[in-house]
Amino acid sequence: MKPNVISIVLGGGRGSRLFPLTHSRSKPAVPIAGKYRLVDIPISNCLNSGYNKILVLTQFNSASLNSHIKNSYHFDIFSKGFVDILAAEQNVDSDQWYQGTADAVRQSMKHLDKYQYDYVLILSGDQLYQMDFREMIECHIANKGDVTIATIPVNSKDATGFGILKASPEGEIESFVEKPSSDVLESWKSEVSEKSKKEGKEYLASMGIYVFNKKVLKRIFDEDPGDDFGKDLIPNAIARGYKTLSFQYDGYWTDIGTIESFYEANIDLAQDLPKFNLFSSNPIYSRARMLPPSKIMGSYVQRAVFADGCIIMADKIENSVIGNRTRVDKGSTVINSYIMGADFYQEAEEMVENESQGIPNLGIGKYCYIDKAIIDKNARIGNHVSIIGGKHLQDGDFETHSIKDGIVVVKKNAVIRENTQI
Ligand code: ADQ
Ligand code: ADP
Repeated sequence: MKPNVISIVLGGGRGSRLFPLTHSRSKPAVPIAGKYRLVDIPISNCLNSGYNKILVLTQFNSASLNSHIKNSYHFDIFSKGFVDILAAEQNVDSDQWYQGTADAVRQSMKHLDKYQYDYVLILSGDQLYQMDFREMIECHIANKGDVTIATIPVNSKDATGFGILKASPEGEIESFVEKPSSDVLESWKSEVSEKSKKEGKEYLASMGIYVFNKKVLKRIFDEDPGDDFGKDLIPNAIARGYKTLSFQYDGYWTDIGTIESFYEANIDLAQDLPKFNLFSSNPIYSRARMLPPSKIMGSYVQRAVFADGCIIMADKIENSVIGNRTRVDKGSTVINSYIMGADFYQEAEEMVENESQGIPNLGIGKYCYIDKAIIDKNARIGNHVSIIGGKHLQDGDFETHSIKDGIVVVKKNAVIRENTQI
């Protein structure tokens, strides 16, 4: 019998690490790879695994997330599938936002009661990976786990940013520490495969992906008032003797919760052999848009990914991801950048009118130079603008853009006047 699974996507706390991309939208709605949203990744993994009851927990219910989910995920009435958003809400018991990952799920439990399920699959909303969750659930059931955590070997540099655990040869987790400091790290080394050892990945990290038996999850919530899975509920459950299993994953998986990791993951998609395979028989689902094909005129293009409906007249596009409806005008260069594109097209007359009044049009104007930037949607970059990111720039937040780790992030709807240099 097919196990009855309900999936919960943790759609994000305040999203401050992805600011300014999360300034006017909730984290799950942040555009990735030119035509998807962050939330499409965990949802597609669920659907490709055959699990179609999905709840997305988010701190605020932005219009763009709502319309994306409503317009993207349709199920026929016999499949009993759904993708629903649960936003943090004030109620008689609480007037606060979700206090952490476990608190978000705890506050949502009352909404789950109307569904039939035996297992809860809890997923992070800011990770890029392709995983068949059926194997994880099968392992959980076959080994009679109370809780199963997906795990992956990592190196010592990354280990301090994750939950690190030790498991028995049978895969039972014996101890767990959330984000250990580097001075205690050495004692958390695990036996890993020869391949992982060679790569210097000797620590077993939690991927923040959990399977709980329904009854166990309810019991743990009754026993443990903690707000976080990693800090509180998981280590406490292990200490209390709940059978907690490690399901080791060996594919590509990366956290995309910071501007730097988000940037790197997007740019990697333009490489010869990207770590994340967009060209897979397991599709990434998203909104089907009726956009024309992209048109490129006279540009030198090398290692670039173009979404739909773009009009490119640039001199050069290299090592970049170019999102829906992007326009890059004559003489411009875009390198090492992620351009998210636009939500709409401008009429030709409007563009001529703007030009005569010195108002930049949507997209990137003439003779611009853009290097190491993320340009959010609907930005208007005037002619002769130069944006050159890199380690020489200090972090900061300005009216039209922010700088984080040397990456210039131009804000959604920003207008950057002619001749500006960043
Ligand atoms: P972190 O990623 O640091 O560690 P956290 O920031 O709490 O954990 O986020 C986990 C997921 O939940 C993210 O998708 C986040 O956006 C979302 N989230 C956070 N707070 C939320 C809230 N209040 N409401 C809704 N969603 C929220 C976790 C584990 C580690 C593990 C890493 C793997 O704690 O043990 O190693 O994930 O990435
Ligand atoms: P996406 O392609 O990113 O899914 P949509 O097609 O959903 O974007 O459009 C995003 C938003 O842009 C919608 O809310 C839509 O109403 C808005 N939009 C569309 N056309 C215009 C316009 N001409 N001016 C301003 N906003 C617009």
